[in-house]
Amino acid sequence: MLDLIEKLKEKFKSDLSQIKSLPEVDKLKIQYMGRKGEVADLFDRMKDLAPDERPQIGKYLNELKSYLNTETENLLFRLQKKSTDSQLDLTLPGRKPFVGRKHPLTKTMDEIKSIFYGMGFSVEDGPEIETDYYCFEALNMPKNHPARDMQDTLYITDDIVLRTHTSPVQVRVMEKTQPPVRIIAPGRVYRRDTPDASHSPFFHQVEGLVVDKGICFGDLKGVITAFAHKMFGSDIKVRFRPSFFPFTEPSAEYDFLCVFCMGKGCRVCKNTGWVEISGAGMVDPNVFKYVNYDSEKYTGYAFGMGVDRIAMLKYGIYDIRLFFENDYRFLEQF
Ligand code: 2NL
Repeated sequence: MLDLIEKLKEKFKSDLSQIKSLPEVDKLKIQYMGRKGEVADLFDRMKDLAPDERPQIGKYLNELKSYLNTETENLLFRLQKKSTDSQLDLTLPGRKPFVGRKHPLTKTMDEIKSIFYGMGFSVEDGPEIETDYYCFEALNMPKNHPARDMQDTLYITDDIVLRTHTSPVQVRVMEKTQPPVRIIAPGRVYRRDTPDASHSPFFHQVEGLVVDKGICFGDLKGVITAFAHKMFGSDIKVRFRPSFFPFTEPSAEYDFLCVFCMGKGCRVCKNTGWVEISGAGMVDPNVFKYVNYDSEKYTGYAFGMGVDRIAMLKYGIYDIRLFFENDYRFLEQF
């Protein structure tokens, strides 16, 4: 019996080496491994063996079976590969490689930065996890000020917060450099909020700060207006309304003429003709005290702007959450 197994194996090897095509493999499989094939035939002869020989022979037969299986599968694979290789059409045009693109917020951020860069501002960066001191205290918001309410600040500890604005970057810059200062601080900020079409617990801001001798509110209005014209077109008017912030005095909120209806009134501007962008004002002398600037010698202005809001206006997006869902069908439109 062992002899028969060995002979079958040798015969199989030599048959296999003659094979050149896929249909021949099928024939070989049937011949050896089929229900009535040569291996099945050997298994049939097991019944003629003495009972104590059967386990050992059975084991050899199973080994033979799996050897034949692997060898035919390997050959099948080699032949299939050869046939696809020979079908390669080298004259076909190449596949277009996948090309990524910038996120609409990054594009908007880049554009804002380049407009301010063109007006002589430099770009500053800072941590998103801040101390209470840089986020509130140094901006004239003492411990029990309503602006640092647990309602809108995400606290890590009593003393460490996720920054609610990028102003701390500017405080850090003022701490280490003397005026003149002319910077913008772009970046992500965090506030406790339930997401909806116009709210997200994280969003993006660019804050600007200019400190020098003789800086006045007119300079602020000029820079914001120049920005509006460069970003949305020279027919976009800007208006300032009196407001209050703890870190500026006087303070204002500023609006751009609605880019969708040009002031006629529509859904986007809630029929007012204007879209609120953010706040601005002259830096409060108390803030200068914290960074050791002489407020008798220097004055400055500061402003904020919501990047997400500007991107929504620029690209006609009605839901802020779309920016953060990373749905490729949304992102590939920009
Ligand atoms: C807003 C709009 C604003 C500032 C940010 C600022 C920064 C320093 C000093 C003074 Cl370091 N001001 N930034 C000023 C006015 C408005 O952001 O609506 N904030 C609550």
